[in-house]
Amino acid sequence: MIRPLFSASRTLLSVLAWAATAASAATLDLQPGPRCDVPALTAPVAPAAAADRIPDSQAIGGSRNIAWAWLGSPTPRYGHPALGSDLHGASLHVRVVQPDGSQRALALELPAHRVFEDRTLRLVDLDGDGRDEIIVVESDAKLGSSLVVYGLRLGAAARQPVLAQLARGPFIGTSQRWLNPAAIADFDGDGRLDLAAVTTPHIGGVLTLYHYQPPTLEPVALLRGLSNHRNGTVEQQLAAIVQAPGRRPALLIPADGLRTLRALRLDGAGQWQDQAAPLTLAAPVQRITAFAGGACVLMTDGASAQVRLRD
Ligand SMILES: [Ca+2]
Ligand SMILES: [Ca+2]
Repeated sequence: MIRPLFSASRTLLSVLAWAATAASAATLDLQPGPRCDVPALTAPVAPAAAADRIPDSQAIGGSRNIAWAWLGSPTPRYGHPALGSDLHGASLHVRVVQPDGSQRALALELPAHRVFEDRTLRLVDLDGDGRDEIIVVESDAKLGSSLVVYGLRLGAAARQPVLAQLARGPFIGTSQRWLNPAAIADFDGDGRLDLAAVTTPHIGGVLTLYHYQPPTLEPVALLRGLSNHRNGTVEQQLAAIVQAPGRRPALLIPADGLRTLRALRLDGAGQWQDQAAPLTLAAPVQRITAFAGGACVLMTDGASAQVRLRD
């Protein structure tokens, strides 16, 4: 039996809470154009070995202890083309910065029943220790996707660093069910970074906030009806954080169908709440890129708009 995430009464309470919030004069403003800047997929100084990364993916450059990271060993063993291809990564590769400034190559191979179902890696120092963690989506042949954090640990052999799993969120529980990371920020204001992702963004997405609590990623807030991906496309960035001075980060993210934008914050009770009336667009979202004070929204008809949360 599947337990509903929200009861009817709780949904009603959420609607009433949004109505109360919407009356607080916060608005989502849309200004047409100019076109959103799309950064280059790969910086020119990526190591030559990164050329072997999986198709349509990026090598990510870091500024702390990890100089570069990418996904390799493309494999068709998990036939789920949510990202436009059945080829997924079977290995994770990093170049670690050593004390003398040189770089050391490390790799981690997944077992045969797992793949990295992702086209980008996210390098973030989640725990503030000055070393980056790697956030990635991993999929299991029977259990579907889960959000995972990898990082460096000192291995037994000569105390050299090795790549290791640091934390994992729950698997969705069914094969061919995917999730897409949305943003990383301190959404609840406790001083520690949190991770936001949308579970099953094509079939009724659930925005989930995770606390980083090694060895787990603990889901702490859920909201149905969101999406941050068009099925069968490689673009994964369909959400952005919009900041306002003195306020918690707000997440700008499409509703199911990708034609409506919502601005959500964690409230004092730790639940996602709309901050303004949802904004309807002329065409579905293709990509959302954050900039200072707002976000640029590229739509599938080629038009762009700048969106700001006024509160
Ligand atoms: Ca860290
Ligand atoms: Ca937090």
